[in-house]
Amino acid sequence: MSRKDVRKILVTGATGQIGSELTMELRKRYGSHNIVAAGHRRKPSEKLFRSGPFEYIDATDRESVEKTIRHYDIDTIYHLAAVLSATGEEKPQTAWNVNMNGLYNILEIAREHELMKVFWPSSIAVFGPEAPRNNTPQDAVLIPRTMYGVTKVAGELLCNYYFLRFGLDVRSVRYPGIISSETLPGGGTTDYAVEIFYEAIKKKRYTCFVREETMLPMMYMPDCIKAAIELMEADSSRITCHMSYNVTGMSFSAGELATEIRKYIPGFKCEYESDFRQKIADSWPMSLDDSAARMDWDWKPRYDLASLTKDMIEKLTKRFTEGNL
Ligand code: AKB
Repeated sequence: MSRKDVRKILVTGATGQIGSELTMELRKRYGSHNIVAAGHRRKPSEKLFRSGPFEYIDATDRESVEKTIRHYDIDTIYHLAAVLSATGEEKPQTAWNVNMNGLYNILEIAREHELMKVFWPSSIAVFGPEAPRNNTPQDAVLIPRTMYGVTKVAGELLCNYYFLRFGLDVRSVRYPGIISSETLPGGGTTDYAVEIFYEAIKKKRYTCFVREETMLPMMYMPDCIKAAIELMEADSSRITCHMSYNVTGMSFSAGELATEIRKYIPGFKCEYESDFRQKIADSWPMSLDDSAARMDWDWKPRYDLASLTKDMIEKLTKRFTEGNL
């Protein structure tokens, strides 16, 4: 095997919703000792901690990232550490610092150390009310209303700049809301679509913080991980978008999700009391056009609302019965 075949990957934000599951999948694929998980504030789960190397790193502290890159001879970074949309509206200065300075450090380190590739997730939050809300195209106008969205647009431009100016291989997707059963998300607008499952199983009731008719694009975690890995493994000749690819799994309203859950938990009661996150949700697309990703690197999601709900209910019910929820 040549040096190029042996990936040494750093995952920042590895204790987060996406990071915790992506790290485990990368370890399965490329060997545990080749994947360095990095977290900052959240403690890693026992499972994550025991499965391979773990470092506490703050991406805004360039030296600590660089030390890890050198120590493990890292050639690829999945940079997931970020402040999400709802927290970003409560703490816009922190969101700018973590999201922008963190990404800038990662790109600079990747350039200086001549790393092979960087993956960085963007979001549907790049769009604002000026973009068409149905089947939002890849190249729609980007005028977000949240600080999170502002950092994602600026981040996309920065990634594109590093590709054009320095030839750095940075790849990105615009994730919709991600639904998962391992690690709870934190501080996002789409968090209701995860919380609803936990509360339905634990208490048979949930108070949703967006209105019943609120429709957003969503994706189940296995597809989220598949998108990141497939994009990173695609031949570079196929990548035509160096900002960020639209990707989506499905779209449904909060009410439709509650109805689907009720098929498994008949007595489930969902109430709706919208808060400041409603305005954020209303500024985002209801569905996405991801045909560019489908064409360029054969993107195709596996899960729809019915199969996602079945799998979530099975997994969380098992954990609940075992006393682990
Ligand atoms: C959030 O709600 O902030 C995130 C996102 C859509 O990027 N889940």
